[in-house]
Amino acid sequence: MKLTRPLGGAPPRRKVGVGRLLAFAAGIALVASIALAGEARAVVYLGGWDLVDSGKHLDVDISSAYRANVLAGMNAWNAYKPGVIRLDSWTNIQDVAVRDVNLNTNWSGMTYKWGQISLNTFYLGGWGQQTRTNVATHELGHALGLGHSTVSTTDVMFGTAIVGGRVVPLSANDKSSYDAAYKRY
Ligand SMILES: [Ca+2]
Ligand SMILES: [Zn+2]
Repeated sequence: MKLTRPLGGAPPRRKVGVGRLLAFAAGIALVASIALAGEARAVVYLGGWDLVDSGKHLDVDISSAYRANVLAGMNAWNAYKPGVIRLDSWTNIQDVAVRDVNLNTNWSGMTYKWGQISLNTFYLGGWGQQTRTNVATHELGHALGLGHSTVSTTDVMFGTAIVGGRVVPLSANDKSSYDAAYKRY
């Protein structure tokens, strides 16, 4: 997730994050439009890879100061597809590790295809709980195989963090993208 302008802060920086570069390098970032029966069209954005295991689970190991925010993000996706994202355990073998980093760089969160979500304390440390949850939810979306939305700032998967005071719910576009990703697991 890239940065946006915190209220009264510096202008946003535009450099593309590593997660997006990986998807681009793989040449399989997909953006498609699908029709929902009798409803408005939703936009699907897939990242080209995911961290979901062969049993269709994403088992998460959290060692982070933002554990509560990661749990909130897990709940947001699981409210739409129950039981997919789980905490790792003895029997739920880890698929992604959530770890904190403190980097003066241009991203607040990053998901790596080798199995890590990095949350950047450099920014999250100064942000409110809602924004932290938005970042965690967004990064879990990448782990689920979703790419960046370019269509709406109200999508969780919009590429730039929404900073400032509200938890962004899953949009119709986020849900359709998850549906499409799920079919590929
Ligand atoms: Ca697993
Ligand atoms: Zn992102």
